Amino acid sequence: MKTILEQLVAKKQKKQKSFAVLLDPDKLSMPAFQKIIRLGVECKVDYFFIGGSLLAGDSLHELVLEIKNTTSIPVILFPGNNLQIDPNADGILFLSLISGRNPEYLIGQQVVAAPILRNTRLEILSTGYMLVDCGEQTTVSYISNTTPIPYEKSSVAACTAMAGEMLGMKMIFLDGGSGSQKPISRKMIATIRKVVDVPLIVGGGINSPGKAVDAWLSGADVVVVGNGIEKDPNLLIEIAEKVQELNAASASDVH
Ligand code: 1GP
Repeated sequence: MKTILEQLVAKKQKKQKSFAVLLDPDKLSMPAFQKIIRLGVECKVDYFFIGGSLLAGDSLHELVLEIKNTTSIPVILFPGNNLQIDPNADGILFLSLISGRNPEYLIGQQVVAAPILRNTRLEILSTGYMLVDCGEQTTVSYISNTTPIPYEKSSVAACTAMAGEMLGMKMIFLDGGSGSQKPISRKMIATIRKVVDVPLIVGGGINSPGKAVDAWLSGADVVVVGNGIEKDPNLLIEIAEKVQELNAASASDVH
């Protein structure tokens, strides 16, 4: 069976896009998550990402199990720190915050997490994580004590992504931070797409089907949506329809 990464690379080669729903265990009640999970299964979303900058509660484990007991859609941890590891998930974004210059988030947390992860069956998805300034300071830039890449500096973002790929990272995650005022610009996504081959994940402030389509058409392979779906779960249905349309169109182009 193909790994999560192999599947993603294969989809990218076929110009097929993916949709990830981000669930932050602190944000909603279990019944509210159950509704989103049910919609995600009905709409065949590609991934559930789970995590948050801070987890004040202890519902990570419960949420992972809830999804695993409901569906075979992969559950991928998107950890804010090395405490957010759950062996029952399918994979983990093993992030290095390459837009920042804080060694703790470039390598420190990873050193602590590595021996713990070695004892799990989680698929380790080595990911260059890049924060972009999308209008206001986000929790993640505050917590990580890093300066995000300026919104207009697509060339800085491109060089950062290239460096991540050259260092061996298997994916790049371009993030405006949860609930950002605006999404990452189409220009920045397209600039990065031209210079790296690895799958590109884009998230932050994508709160309408149009913004999701913009990100995919600019070169994102995976679009991540959290806040928008927490506020209105029907957004999940609308965005899932869009990705299916895009994928059907590119499949008919190929044939
Ligand atoms: C945050 O990219 C994710 O790290 C999702 O952002 O919650 O704004 O959709 P939103």
